[in-house]
Amino acid sequence: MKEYKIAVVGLGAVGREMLATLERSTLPISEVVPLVRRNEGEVIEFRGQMFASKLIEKGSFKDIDIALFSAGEEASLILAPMAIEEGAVVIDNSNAFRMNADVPLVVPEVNPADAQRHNGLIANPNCSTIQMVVALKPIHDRFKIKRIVVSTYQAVSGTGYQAIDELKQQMGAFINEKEIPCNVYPHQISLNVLPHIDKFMDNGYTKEEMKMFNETKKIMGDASIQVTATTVRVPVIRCHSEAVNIETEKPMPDVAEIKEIMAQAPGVVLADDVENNIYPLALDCAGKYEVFVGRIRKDYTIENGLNMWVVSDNLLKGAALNAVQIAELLVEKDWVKPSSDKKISFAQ
Ligand code: L14
Repeated sequence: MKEYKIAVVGLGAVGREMLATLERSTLPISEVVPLVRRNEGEVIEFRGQMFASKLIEKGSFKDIDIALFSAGEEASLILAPMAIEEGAVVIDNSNAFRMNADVPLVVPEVNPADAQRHNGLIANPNCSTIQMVVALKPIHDRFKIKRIVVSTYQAVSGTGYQAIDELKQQMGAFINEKEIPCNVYPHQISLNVLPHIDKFMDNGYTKEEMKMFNETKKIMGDASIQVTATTVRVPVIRCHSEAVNIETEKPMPDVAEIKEIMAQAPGVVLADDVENNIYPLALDCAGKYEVFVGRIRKDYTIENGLNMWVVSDNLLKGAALNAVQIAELLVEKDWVKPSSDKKISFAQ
């Protein structure tokens, strides 16, 4: 059986989850190559073997089959074209190429077939979008979603280790009645709620909100789905939670049937038993692979409306796990090689 040489570019919070997820996967891997832009030489243990991280240079991707990128948008913009040129297939976790028409944007439970026609690069969607479309795809297939209104409650780990540290330090400073350090976000995040993720755009939305609008249409393969989002940072370390309201074209069945559909949906766990205080919670979903759905109830203010609460680990299904699942899909279907020799237009 062919074994794959896999590079992991970037050793931040997501990069390390990529290594851990690869280690647990059944992918036939001959070697992992941790690649970094600084601080080389860190030794990583992987399936009982030791691999030292190396600085990225010309030729780094020459004999790499698949490169998982999570070193930030700027690194992806510079290095992904080079990796493709050198023959690697890139799965990129940044926002750099998600809306590029030559780049598939893939969630394996939702649009696996899109991964086939890649040109050396597949984009991993935004964390908040991934968990939402995993939960909504089976509903869209049956009842056609017209509109989504979503509010997110996002963990700090999406920003990286500095943000996790800052939250912890702020909690300690508060308890010890010390001055609260505030460097990562424009405001204190502990004991607070910030309606601000990524940059503000001219239209008054944040980039994170516009990602949910644009990426949902592309992944679902349906430009008619309307999405309006408010993305919010909360003092949680791991797992994004989302209050999702949908309106469908076809009549909505009763809640029991929706629960049944959710219970059967790939990658979804139904956690909905309010009599016993059971609903998805960030603390319970940390470290888990699935998307958890609960609080399912009709929206009685419109004809075909539904509300639900969706939680998933932003570093796993929202990032590292989804990227590894894309790699597994390529290997399983024999789609690792680009489907054509079309060159990606990076100027888009
Ligand atoms: O588009 O939580 O991948 O600050 C990068 C920043 C996801 C959210 C992306 C954060 C985002 C992340």
